[in-house]
Parts: sequence; structure tokens; C-alpha cells
Amino acid sequence: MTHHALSLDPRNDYRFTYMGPKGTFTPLHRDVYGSYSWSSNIIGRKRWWLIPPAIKHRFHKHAGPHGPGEAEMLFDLRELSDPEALNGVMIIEQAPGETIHVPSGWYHQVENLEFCISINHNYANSHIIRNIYDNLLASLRRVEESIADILPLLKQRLGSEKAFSFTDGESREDIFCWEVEWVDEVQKVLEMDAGWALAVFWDMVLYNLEVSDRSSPPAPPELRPADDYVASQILPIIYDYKNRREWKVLGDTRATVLKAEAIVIAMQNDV
Ligand SMILES: O=C(O)CCC(=O)C(=O)O
Ligand SMILES: [Fe+2]
Repeated sequence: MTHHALSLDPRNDYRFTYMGPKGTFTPLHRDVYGSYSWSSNIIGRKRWWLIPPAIKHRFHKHAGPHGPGEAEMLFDLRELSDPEALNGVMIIEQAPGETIHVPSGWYHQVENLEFCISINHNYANSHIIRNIYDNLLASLRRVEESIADILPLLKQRLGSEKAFSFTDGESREDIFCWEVEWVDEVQKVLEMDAGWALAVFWDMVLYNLEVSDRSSPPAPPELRPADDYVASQILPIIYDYKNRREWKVLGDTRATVLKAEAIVIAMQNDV
């Protein structure tokens, strides 16, 4: 099955068109970073299998206890020979013109029962933003591990050369050139690997807070999460980020985070 990003604007990324003849399918998966998705069928009928998280463990590839990482999942639910195995799985037929909403973190599989064209969009809101952030940091750690061999080389080449000193209130800290190069390199690889990195994450958060601003509400207040809820979801992420090296090294992103923080604190105070 093919999918294409329709837009290059990072704030509107993760929009896809799916097209495939009868019998093609998208194997069991969970959407990127635990995002939600909606999927609208333009033509053709699709069958969906949606697995509630409470019974997800039944579809692990290997039975038994798992380590700290994510368990590997089956590729194709139709391989299960025991019909009882699918008890509790939501199996839905989607007609043209119908839209399905996939909850955050739910594993799902989709089969084209006829030639199908559909469009979908992955998105997040304040309710799942922590999950998205944690998933992005997990990808970042994988990138760091995979290029860890360049770290001693960077330190050797750049020695104890200082890049700038970072001031935060009373405290001052020297930031070294190797740290700047390392952080930049990790962000670049992460962006190539995952399609986004911390800069785009914080741009997305700020963009969302700005459009939710009272001056241009995208939805009436009763359909939006309460301001104090949004604040309680976003502030802990900001505080977590402020303890990271990227906070000190990525200057443009720091400016974005500070703007987001000011909006969130104002939201809290207005309640
Ligand atoms: O339509 C498909 O084949 C896959 C769609 C999907 O996985 C989604 O919308 O999250
Ligand atoms: Fe999906």
C-alpha cells in the first residue's frame, strides 16, 4: 500500500492518501508516536480490526513476559487460526463516505475489500501530548545510541573549546562546542528518521496554543478542553524539557518554548 504526505508544512504533516486494489492491506500497527487518526473512505469498502489496549497482550508475537521495550506484535491478525482469539476485537466495515476515528495507542489492521482510496490525518491534542513527547524522546534515545560512536571523535576534535555560556537566572553554565555539534547532529538524524524532531514538536505545541487563543477560537469553548486542563498537560512537559541539554543548546527552540510557557501560564491564571 502506498501513502503520500500531502503537505510539506510541518504543522500540517502526517496527512496521507491510501490507495490499493482489493485484497491489499495495512498490517497490524499503532500510529506514529501514539497519535490519533481519522480516516475517510472516498471509494471502496474497507475492513478494520481495532484492538482495545486492555487485550493488546493477546496479540504479542511471543507469549510470556516481556522486557522493558515494546513487545513485538503479530503482522496479520488473519493468521490466527482460533476464531476465539478475536473475541473483544472491534471488526468494522467502512463504506465510502464514512470516517473512522482511531483512538491513541490502539493497534489496528485494515484490509481493502474492493479497490479503495482513502485520506487520513494523524493528529494530537493536549490530552495525549505527553505520550507524543515521550515517544519522540524514545526515538531520540535510539538515534543517540545508533550514532554514539561519533561522540568520542567530536570530543577529541573539539576538545574543551567553549561555544557560549548559558545563563538561567542566577546560574551560568559553559556550553562546549562538542555539545552543540552533538545535539545538532542528533536532531538532524532524528528529523530524517522520524520526519520531525524537537523544533517541530515545540512549533506544533506553540501553534496549537496560539490558534486556541481566545482571539481566534477554532471551536466554541464548550467543545475545547478547559484552559487549566491544557495547562496541566503542557507545563510538566515544559519543565521536563528545561532539564535537558537541548533546552540550553537549541536557542530558536528555547524561544518557542518560552512563548508557549507564557501562554500556558496566562491560561492558568485566567481560570
Ligand atoms: O487505510 C489503511 O490501509 C490504513 C489506515 C490507517 O492505518 C490509519 O488511518 O491509521
Ligand atoms: Fe493506522
